[in-house]
Amino acid sequence: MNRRDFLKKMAFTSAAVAAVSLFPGVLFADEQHDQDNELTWKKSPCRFCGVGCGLLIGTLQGKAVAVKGDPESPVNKGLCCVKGYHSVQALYGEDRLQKAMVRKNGTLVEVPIDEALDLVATKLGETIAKSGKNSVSIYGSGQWAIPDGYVASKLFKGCIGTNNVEANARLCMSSAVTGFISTFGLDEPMGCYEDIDHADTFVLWGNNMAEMHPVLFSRILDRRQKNPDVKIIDLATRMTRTSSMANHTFLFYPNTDIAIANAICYEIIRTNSFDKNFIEDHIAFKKGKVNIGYGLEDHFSFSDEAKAVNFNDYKKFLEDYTPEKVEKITGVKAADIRYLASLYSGKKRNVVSFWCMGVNQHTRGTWMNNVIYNIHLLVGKISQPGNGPFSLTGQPSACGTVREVGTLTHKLPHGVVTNKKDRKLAAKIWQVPVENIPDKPTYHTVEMFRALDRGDIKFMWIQVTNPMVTMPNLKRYRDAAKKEDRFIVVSDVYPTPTTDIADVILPSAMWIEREGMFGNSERRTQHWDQLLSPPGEAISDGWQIIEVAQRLGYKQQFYYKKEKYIEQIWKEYTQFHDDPKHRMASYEQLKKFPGVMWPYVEGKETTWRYNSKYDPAASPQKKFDFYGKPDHRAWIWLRPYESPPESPNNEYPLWLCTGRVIEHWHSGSMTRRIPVLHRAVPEAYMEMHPQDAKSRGIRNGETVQVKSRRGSIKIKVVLNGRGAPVEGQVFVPFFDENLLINELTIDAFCPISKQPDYKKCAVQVERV
Ligand SMILES: Nc1nc2c(c(=O)[nH]1)N[C@H]1C(S)=C(S)[C@@H](COP(=O)(O)OP(=O)(O)OC[C@H]3O[C@@H](n4cnc5c(=O)[nH]c(N)nc54)[C@H](O)[C@@H]3O)O[C@H]1N2
Ligand SMILES: Nc1nc2c(c(=O)[nH]1)N[C@H]1C(S)=C(S)[C@@H](COP(=O)(O)OP(=O)(O)OC[C@H]3O[C@@H](n4cnc5c(=O)[nH]c(N)nc54)[C@H](O)[C@@H]3O)O[C@H]1N2
Ligand code: SF4
Ligand SMILES: [Mo]
Repeated sequence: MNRRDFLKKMAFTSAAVAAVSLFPGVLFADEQHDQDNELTWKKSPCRFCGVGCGLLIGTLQGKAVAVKGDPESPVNKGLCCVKGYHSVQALYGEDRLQKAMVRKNGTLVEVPIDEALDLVATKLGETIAKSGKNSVSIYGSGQWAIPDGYVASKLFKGCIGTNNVEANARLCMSSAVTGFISTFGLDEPMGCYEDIDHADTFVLWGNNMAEMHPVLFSRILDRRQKNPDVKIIDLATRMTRTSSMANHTFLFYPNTDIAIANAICYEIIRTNSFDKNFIEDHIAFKKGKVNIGYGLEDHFSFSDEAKAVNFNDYKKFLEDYTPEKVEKITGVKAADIRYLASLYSGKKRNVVSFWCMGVNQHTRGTWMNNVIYNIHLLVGKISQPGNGPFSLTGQPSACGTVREVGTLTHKLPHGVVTNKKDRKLAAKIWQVPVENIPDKPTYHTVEMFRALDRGDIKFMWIQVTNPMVTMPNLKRYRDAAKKEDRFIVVSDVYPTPTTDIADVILPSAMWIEREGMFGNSERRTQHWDQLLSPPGEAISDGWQIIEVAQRLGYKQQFYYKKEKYIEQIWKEYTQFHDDPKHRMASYEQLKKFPGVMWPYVEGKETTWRYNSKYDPAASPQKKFDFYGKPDHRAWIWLRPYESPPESPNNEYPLWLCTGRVIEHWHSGSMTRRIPVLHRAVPEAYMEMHPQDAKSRGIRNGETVQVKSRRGSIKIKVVLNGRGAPVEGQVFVPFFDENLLINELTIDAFCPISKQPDYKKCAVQVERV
């Protein structure tokens, strides 16, 4: 039976079971054993989302059999969502990869893992010798444990000497990164989850928190239950489970959110409800380039600028965004925009804004981040309990590994490659000559795959990510990876469309089968011990890299011992953070606590940054100190609304939005092997508005053809499903490797962050 049939069989052998979102404090398996006290319970952060719930995992005879929320975790206080409860079953899919495989005469055959690692090292060495350092690359993940991302960066940037290091977080939070940098000068979230316990208003900018950050959302609901005046505002392009729990949902036309944010700022200024003193003391106004394009062409390059302007210039700029004008652009009523402005500026209201992919996956993603900051900065509601903009990360270690270790082409651990001081420090800690580390970034993710297409990149090592499901405009990049003379190494735990195109497959030890650390959305680092033995010859991603580095001769730099490499790496890595702005907990502290938020200074976690009451790095002379920028100010940016690269027309009359459902994790490789989750949502489908279906003669459950300029698939239509798109829009989740919606999505991106826009392109839908 091939994988496709296997997944289908799994889905249909039993009746569909609806997965429930929250079971407070229940464990999923084997209560009997728990009562008998036979289980050993150990802590670990959840394998799945960026909330980073603390779990207790019950093991019995070498197998993980039970899960419950850790009551001592300040993140979830004993709660857990359906993915967390069933998470350990992701370890036990029937087709877990246990042996390395190598492609011989076109077919993948099993080989001993040492032979596969030898081949990876030989190919890497040969490719560098033949085509140069910049012809080899590593593409990793926000699901990399921190030490794994660290050794990847050390091998490629430090030893080999190429900045060809990227991670799937480019597709996920790079607009948040560039948003933070342009407004605050530092890529770091300022608030923490405790904000929820002090806020009165929650504004969600197009994120579906009820399904994607469920435990955090339950904390919001809990806050509202105890304080009936608390308001949850859902700004979105479609109705979701989040909408059904919100006080108000305001639906806007795709891509027009910048206009809404600007209108809120216009209204705050018109009603004189901005914080004059805060602005005088802490804000600078800046104007950047406009009409910046969409990155669709090859060899794309772009540089922004920051022209100093003043408050009056800003006021004038906002005149294009009166609520009446913006109603026409966005579809949100002028009165509703005024209401939103009044919530943000209300003297007695604490406001937290949350966002995730609606804002970041946007061809103006950086600007969208900027304009949400603008609102909070205008009213001075930032960096204090219950007041703040909160950029959510999606993956369990997007913040920990990608942001903090810096596994993107332009980054170093807490530094950037373009800064000489940062390169010097890295070279010293890594024991390599400083000249080894190139001072210019090379390829961001989309460009890296375009370079693979062109042949500029010939070797790519892919770890903990499944790009042959999750890249936009997929066919183009799959064809690139399949080209002759390209060598692709894939480390994974299951067979996937990405292992299908591999020349070498390395089986990985997953999550609690090895020791590791993740860092969640609120700067909390969480450690877990190895609780189980990995299957077959599987080894951790980090140790795979170390083995290859040692084979390449970097024995001095990769001195680690197998029994304690995680501890050795942590001790080395924390040397990068040795100042009050970034100090991290020690290995021993991490082992002891259910997570520690950095900066961790003199035994204290930092809860609110830039606020001198809480942040040891802020100057005690002032209440706030935005020390990331040389002028110690946060920058309000003049960012206009600009149209998207592709909009519906006569031929392609509908907007396509893509995203997720609570039961599945991204490409589904793990959650489709958890029976209860797979059965709940066995295959992808397309949500459509009943009127759009009617006008095309399409009935509920019927299969249709959906087509964009880049590709087409046949898929079942669901009317009145859990998410309800408005007329003129359809939605498809991307978890199903048999229904690859990314064949249709567009590879346009934000020219500043290079993050693609998976949330909108134009499609046509026809009966088949
Ligand atoms: N169950 C589950 N949870 C997950 C994940 C998972 O795969 N499964 N993945 C995790 C990861 S890595 C991530 S990144 C997050 C994603 O979390 P979310 O961003 O919350 O989820 P998505 O489904 O990607 O986003 C869908 C939403 O985008 C909004 N949107 C569409 N167009 C626009 C627009 O033009 N502007 C704005 N502002 N919004 C728009 C729509 O309102 C839509 O509901 O989830 C994390 N949590
Ligand atoms: N259409 C569309 N596409 C999207 C998005 C969207 O909203 N719409 N969102 C984008 C975003 S925000 C994200 S974050 C990406 C996510 O995209 P991916 O990272 O490509 O998706 P995952 O399914 O999380 O892939 C993780 C892979 O790692 C494997 N794995 C699990 N544990 C381990 C381990 O310990 N070691 C190794 N080596 N492998 C392991 C899993 O089996 C899986 O194949 O998708 C992006 N693509
Ligand atoms: S909310 Fe996220 S971290 Fe928490 S249990 Fe669910 S998937 Fe895991
Ligand atoms: Mo993501």
